[in-house]
Amino acid sequence: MQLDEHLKILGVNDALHAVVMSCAQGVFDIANVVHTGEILGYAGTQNVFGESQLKLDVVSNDLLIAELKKLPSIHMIASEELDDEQELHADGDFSVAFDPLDGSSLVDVNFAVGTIIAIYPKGSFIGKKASEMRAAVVAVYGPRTTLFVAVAGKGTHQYLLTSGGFELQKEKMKVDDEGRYFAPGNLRACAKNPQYKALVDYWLANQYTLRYSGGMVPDMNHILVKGRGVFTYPGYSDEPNGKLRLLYECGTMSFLMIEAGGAASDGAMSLLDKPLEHLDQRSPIFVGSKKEVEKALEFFIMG
Ligand code: AHM
Ligand code: MG
Repeated sequence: MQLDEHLKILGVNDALHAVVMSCAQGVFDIANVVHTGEILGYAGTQNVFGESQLKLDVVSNDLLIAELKKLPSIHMIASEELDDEQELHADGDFSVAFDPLDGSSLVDVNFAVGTIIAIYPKGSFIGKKASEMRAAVVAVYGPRTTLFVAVAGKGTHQYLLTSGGFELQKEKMKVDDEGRYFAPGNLRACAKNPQYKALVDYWLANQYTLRYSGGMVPDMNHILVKGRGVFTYPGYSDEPNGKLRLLYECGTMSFLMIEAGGAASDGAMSLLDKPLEHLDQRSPIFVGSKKEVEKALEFFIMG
């Protein structure tokens, strides 16, 4: 069954359906440039975070925006690759935030990368919480292109990009409460964060299996597809909020995980309840199987 039809069966209304399909078309366009590998190297520009942009970052951003501009229902957009949020259509009903190509440092080595898109009700992103999200659309560009779509209250579903479009691969992903896979982002923080070091020692002593690629999307894809595990990216004294952004990465991936039955916390509260104070806000993240997230947080509370 194709994405289009599946969304209708799920009862997604026409307006949201059109936005999800537009995002899927953007993913289709990005998959094409990622997989042909014709656009490699640096663009010679930096994003708002001071990070050097790849040509592929810029092209992916442009492709997604080009698709969204076609829809009069899009009010505002914000992107990891744009300096500020922008209004597309004054009368639009939805605001869409995205990281068009997450995992830029993995492009040259041909590791999997992804696209992370959050669909919110209209208006500025400032003050919004991930719990207000209407849907999340997340793509994994690996040997195959796969797509997750999570719709509020209707679960997280996986699709495979085939010659005929996005074909339903797995309906209602289910993440178990426990599972011994760990994906330890920001492992270098262990040098200055004894709580994180203690947590990593716990995983090793208890024979957890390491599954870490350095790409948040493929690393969380592993948890969603295997149905268990935990991904962490804490801060430490030099970077108390870590690296990952609340709007572009943490909030959207948390929504996807929670719709699949998992949990997501910044160490103190659910990542769905954390209001956005500014567009480039960063946040620690502990996400995955509920009990694995709880166990990880115990080490930080104990410290
Ligand atoms: P990017 O948005 O610049 O690509 O950075 C995000 C990526 C995540 O996919 C990943 O979890 C993280 O950076 C890894 O960063 P590091 O290797 O610096 O710990
Ligand atoms: Mg990113």
